[in-house]
Amino acid sequence: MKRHILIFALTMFSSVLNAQSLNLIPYPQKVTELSSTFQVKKGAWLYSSNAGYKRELNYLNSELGSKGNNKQLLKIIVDPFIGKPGSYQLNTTAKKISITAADKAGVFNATITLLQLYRSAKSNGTYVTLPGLRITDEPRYEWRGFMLDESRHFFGKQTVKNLLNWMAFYKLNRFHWHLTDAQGWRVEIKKYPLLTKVGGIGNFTDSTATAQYYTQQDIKEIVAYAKRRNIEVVPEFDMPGHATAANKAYPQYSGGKVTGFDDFTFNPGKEITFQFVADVLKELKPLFPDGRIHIGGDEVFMGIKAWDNNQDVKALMTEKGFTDKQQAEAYFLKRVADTVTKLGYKVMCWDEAVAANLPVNNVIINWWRQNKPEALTQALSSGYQVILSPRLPMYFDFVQDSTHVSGRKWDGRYNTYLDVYHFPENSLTKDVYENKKVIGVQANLWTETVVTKNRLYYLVFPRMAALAESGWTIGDSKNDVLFNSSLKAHLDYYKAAGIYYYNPFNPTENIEAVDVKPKAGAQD
Ligand code: TNX
Repeated sequence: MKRHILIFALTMFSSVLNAQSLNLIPYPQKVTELSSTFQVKKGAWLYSSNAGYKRELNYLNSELGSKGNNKQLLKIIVDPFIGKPGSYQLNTTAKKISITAADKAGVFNATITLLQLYRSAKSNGTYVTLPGLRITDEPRYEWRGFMLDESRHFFGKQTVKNLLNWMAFYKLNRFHWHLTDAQGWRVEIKKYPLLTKVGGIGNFTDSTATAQYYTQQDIKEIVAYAKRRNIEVVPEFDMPGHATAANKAYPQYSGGKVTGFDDFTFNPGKEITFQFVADVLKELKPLFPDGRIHIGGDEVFMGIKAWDNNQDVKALMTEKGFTDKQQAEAYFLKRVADTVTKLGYKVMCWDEAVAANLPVNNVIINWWRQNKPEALTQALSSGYQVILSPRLPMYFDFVQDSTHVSGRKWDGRYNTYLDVYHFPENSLTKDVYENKKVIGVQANLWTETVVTKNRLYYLVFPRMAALAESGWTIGDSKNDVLFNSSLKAHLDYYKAAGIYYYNPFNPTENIEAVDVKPKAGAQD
């Protein structure tokens, strides 16, 4: 009896040990190790006899640095019956590598697993020896997202592309791009050139900085770049609040002034505002062909007092019989959601919009206010699709270590990489995170305190690796020992790539990158 237990324990132990050396993040749902190995000639071009997967294989080969002098065959079969979208099986046996996937996303995910195996495999200079494996894998959530705020500070094409590369490496598939806010308008709109010429001037730390923004050509380039990496790009045009930069360019659409928040809102009482918004949305549509536009809807309360003195809003309220300003806010959001819907696109918005009673079928809600669980409950009970991105633990502008001084905290709480790794099981109940309407998770990087690339990377890495597991791996399969061991190998990848990361195992390796000194006494 005792012996049996011992053997069982040893087997478990050795399989964890082997799993550790695979260094896969996110870790696949099921891995069976074989005694055989598969040899890949270094630099060999991996190809398939099926021409339908060129995009996926080109990406794999470019990441492997393949030259194309030698060729090695990959067997790829796509079979929609093997599982949900994005799922795949990858076998590396002695004689061949084969991929069976539910769809193209599944083929892409399989190639990423292969890429990670290759990166951590042993090599003798001529051959890389891949371990023999049978992997059966599928994503936990369809939406595995990352948001970057480029209004508060602008980082530019190269940094965005780099983030997209790492997202792809972690099987993250949605890039939410916060392109408009109070501190800067960052996307060229041909019909309204002042949006970028004037609205693009300044940022959170320097209101006079030269205008920075993406031309429509830049946007197309980045969207195509993301597509090759299986990433959908969702632009955010934040309204009716956070609109200061647009109003600086076109004051005729402003909802008015109030101390501290001058021109923070659009004017819901003027028809020309809706025409302007519709024109902008119409130009955004072809730039972002994936079919979703985020219309913001957050924190309108911060500047809504201006509407008390606004004749147009007053007239609107009388005409519609509104008794409080929130009704005018809801009216604005409904009209804009309707415009997006008529363009044939899905509408996304922050969770405040749940109160606006937008049509359930075409709207996806980002739940961000962890201190308002009722907004999440209400979104789900109303039947909205929901993405979980609560400040705790999904805001990457929060600090990740008790000793860090720059970045947000919430009642003293902050977001360690393990908090991100264990989300959502550590924060929500099963009936919520297994609810079919919960389509995924997302981390958001707001950039009020982020000016330099080093700080950006310091906040993102290694939490992006943890985010990958949050979106992909079911709670029961999570294992800190396994994850930490793989993460150590990934820190070496960051180092080799010149990424300035936070090392949770050796916090003094890279000191905290601080761009904006916190105000004395400020915690939040
Ligand atoms: C809240 S999250 C905001 C952002 C800030 C962020 C800072 C959300 C929808 N609105 O405008 O940048 O907090 O953490």
